[in-house]
Amino acid sequence: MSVTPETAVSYDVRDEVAVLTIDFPPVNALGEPMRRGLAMRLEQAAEDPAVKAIVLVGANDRFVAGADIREFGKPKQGPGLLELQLMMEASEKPIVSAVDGHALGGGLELALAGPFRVAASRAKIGLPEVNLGLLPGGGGTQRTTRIAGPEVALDLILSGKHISASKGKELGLIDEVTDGDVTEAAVAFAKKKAAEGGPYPKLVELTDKVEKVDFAIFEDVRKKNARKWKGMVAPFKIVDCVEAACKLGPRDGLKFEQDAFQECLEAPSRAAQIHLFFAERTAAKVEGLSPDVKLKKISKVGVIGAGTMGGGIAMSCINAGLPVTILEAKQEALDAGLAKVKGNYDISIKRGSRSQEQVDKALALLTPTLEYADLADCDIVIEAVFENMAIKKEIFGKLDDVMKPGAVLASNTSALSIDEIASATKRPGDVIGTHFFSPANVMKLCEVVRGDLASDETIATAMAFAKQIGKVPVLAGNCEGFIGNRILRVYGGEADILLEAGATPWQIDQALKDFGFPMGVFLMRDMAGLDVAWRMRQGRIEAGTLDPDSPEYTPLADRLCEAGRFGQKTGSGYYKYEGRDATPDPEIVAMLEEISAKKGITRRELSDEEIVDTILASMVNEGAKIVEEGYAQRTSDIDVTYAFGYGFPKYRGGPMFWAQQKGLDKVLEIINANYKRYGDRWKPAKLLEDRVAAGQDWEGKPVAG
Ligand code: T1G
Repeated sequence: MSVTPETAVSYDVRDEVAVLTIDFPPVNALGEPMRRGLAMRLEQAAEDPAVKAIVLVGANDRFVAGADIREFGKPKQGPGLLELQLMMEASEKPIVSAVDGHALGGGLELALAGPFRVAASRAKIGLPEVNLGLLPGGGGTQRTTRIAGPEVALDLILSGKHISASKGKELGLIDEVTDGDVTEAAVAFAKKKAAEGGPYPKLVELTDKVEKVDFAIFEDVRKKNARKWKGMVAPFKIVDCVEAACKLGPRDGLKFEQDAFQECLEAPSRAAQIHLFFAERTAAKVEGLSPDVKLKKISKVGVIGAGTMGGGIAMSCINAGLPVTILEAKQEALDAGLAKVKGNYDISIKRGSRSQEQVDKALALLTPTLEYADLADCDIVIEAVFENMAIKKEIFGKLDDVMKPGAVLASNTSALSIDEIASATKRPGDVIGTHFFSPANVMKLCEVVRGDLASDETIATAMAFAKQIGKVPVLAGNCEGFIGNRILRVYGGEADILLEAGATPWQIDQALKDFGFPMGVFLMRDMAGLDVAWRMRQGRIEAGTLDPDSPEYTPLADRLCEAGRFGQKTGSGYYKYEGRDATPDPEIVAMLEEISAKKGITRRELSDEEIVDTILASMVNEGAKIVEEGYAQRTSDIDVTYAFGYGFPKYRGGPMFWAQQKGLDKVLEIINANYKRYGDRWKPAKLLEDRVAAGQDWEGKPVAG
């Protein structure tokens, strides 16, 4: 049934109070029918002589989730948020917003345009526009600053965080918090305000928090975040708007904000971050599962291995309120693992990101054990031990004996075959990969790796479990390296080839950092340690699966390891180190000159553009191959994987989005030029060739213009 303004906002008068109920699924966003409905009902209430006050309520226990993100980039229809807010400010009858569930972005801004807000204690509020490459364009930067002061406004808007109703009350954003029915509480509050009589406060005209402001705070926050915000638009504009609220009058401040909002709307980062917003949600959907698939309920988790990964995974689970039994082979390893977890929590308390009470509550859910039998009643168990197939198969054999029927048996392996691990059990349908990223209590990505025999229930349950513990799940097939590491190996290899062509590690790293990566590929390798990959290469050479004489084999990393240069931990690798400070090392250039000469390569100057285009094109080509081979469901899943697990700058939307913005035809040109220069490994993905030939984007829609 299509939504009309009348159904999007219903009208009901209770005890001389008009209750306007917003019902615009799925999250009561400020879509056009809802905006039209709200304007109509506000007028109706203003004219209704039986009405002394007005309450705004969101249906389904949720207030308003903000602007309808699907409308961005399309022509605006119907009254805008600003018009609604002017109507609310002009109302002679007091307006109270009854906030339940969430009031986010434009939803909170709508509520702030009325004089009062009553919130359910479970409600969350926030201004998360920065996550979309935007800023609160409905007066949020102005009203929040004038209500709570510039420091609070900067913290709330730059972080995009959701805060509790009680925190909102403390900051002056909420007037009353109730544990009872929020509509009833709001109606009572509205009646009281009507009885007291107006005029009612216009929050955008408050002044006491913007009078004695130390304007140095704005320059400080710009300087402190300059590196992190490089290439972005919204964060800088947010600071400008909060500063404007302390300098300009209310209406000029709103105008300043509108202009800044428009600039954010037009910036490429808005399209990129909104792409990721929807891509993240789409990634959680599994195509082709049987329609009647039943999720298994996860209420108890087992973790095997209390090392960095096991401890981090356990933290994610207990932070989500799930009891965890964590197992190690030896007491000292268990003790060390628990100490590391406690240490991580101590840091979060010091940083203020968690309270002692929250930490105590989480730790109370963590039960250490040395006995497999203690895992028997867990609904899922996640193995996070050393990357050795024999050890994993032994563990899964034990789990097969111990775990209750139907329990999900997951491995955190980053590269080993899930099918082979599953073969160690008599229940391969229950086996799945859940590849977390270090530090697992921080990184959002979880690659859910489906083996050939994984059941639909197991796949769906693992995807839902990842979301339940606050992760971003992406379904991956069981190819080598799954999605992320398979692409990492490809673009890392191309970076090595660029070294032999004439670039240096620091030039490549800087070019990638200038593009927006937090760190370049060579510095990342030095931090991880070069010896692990070296041993794996040796193993593959011994096994005959890697030919050190092939033209693609780049010996530099071996040379470094043979010289004991394992990276930061040994004081040198691709760089020289003073502690953590990395500096370019002329010795590396000498080694490269010798390697290039031996291969008959004449070293040449490479531009940063060529470096970035080559590396990204190799990512895109591999990503397209992963999709067409069926190891990822869709190209946007490649973007989610890279943005949430591999540091790809979110304001660029991910490698596939970058290619689409640059033009798939242009990226195919780069790939074809490298195909000619380097041969087969650069063979263009058929999916890319087909899209370009058809003049379509990745989703098969015609490319505009
Ligand atoms: N617009 C359109 N669709 C939205 C939406 C939105 N704001 N928020 C969610 N959806 C869709 C989502 O795509 C999914 O669709 C379904 O709703 C459930 O979402 C002027 C400019 C509200 C906390 O950034 O944070 O206001 O996949 O899976 O886990 O200053 O959604 O079912 O088809 O996330 O219960 C600012 C974004 C906008 C809030 C609910 N607001 N949304 O979480 O459900 S910009 C936001 C969320 C703005 C103003 C500015 C979450 C949620 P589908 P979900 P959830």
